[in-house]
Amino acid sequence: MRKKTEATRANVLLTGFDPFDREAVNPSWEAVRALDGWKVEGATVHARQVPCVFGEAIETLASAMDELKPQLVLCIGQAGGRSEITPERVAINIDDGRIADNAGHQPIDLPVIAGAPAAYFSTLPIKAMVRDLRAAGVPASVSNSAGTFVCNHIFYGLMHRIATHPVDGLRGGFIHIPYLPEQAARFPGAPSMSLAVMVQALRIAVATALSVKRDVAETGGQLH
Ligand code: PCA
Repeated sequence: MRKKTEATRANVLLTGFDPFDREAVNPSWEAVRALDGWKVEGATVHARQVPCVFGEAIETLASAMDELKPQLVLCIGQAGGRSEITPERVAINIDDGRIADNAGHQPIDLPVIAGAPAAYFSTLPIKAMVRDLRAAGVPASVSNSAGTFVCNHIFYGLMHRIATHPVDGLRGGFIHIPYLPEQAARFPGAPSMSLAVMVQALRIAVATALSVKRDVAETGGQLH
């Protein structure tokens, strides 16, 4: 019995989004798919692409979780304009699209899940992840807002599912990553990060999430 539980849960699910907002690529999918099949800390990493569409993103994530029964779920998304790898602290129960999603939907001030809590915290060791990323020479900071678009939406859907279908030891969270250089070249002055550094960053984030059970107490706050 014990063996079965361990075997079925020795999976890590990484998700990345398809391109949105007139981009040709999404760095989250490019980075995640480079890690498909990677074995780390006795677990196997599975990469899945999710549509940048309200509703469908959470449904795709839920099917992948049903199939893989992962012990760790890490959803990744593009945050154009950010210069660092940013583990997110909190998912909020609101959809408020500044732009339409890839299906043309632009919800305004609707709950991700009606009647569910206002917010959920990531259950990943976000401070330890930032510490380990910086130690490896990768710019990183905790982010205290995942926005109100499809990334916050899938993050909220993930944390709601974990809260309402508890599985021993299952943890999940979200990381925003910068533009790739070829994307930033269209927006002079915008920061970017190479794919190689982003893939390395995700390796570190996964390894830390698997090995650090209790987060470290280090400042990751912001004044505003
Ligand atoms: N970034 C968007 C949605 C998909 C993605 O990669 C966001 O930050 O909400």
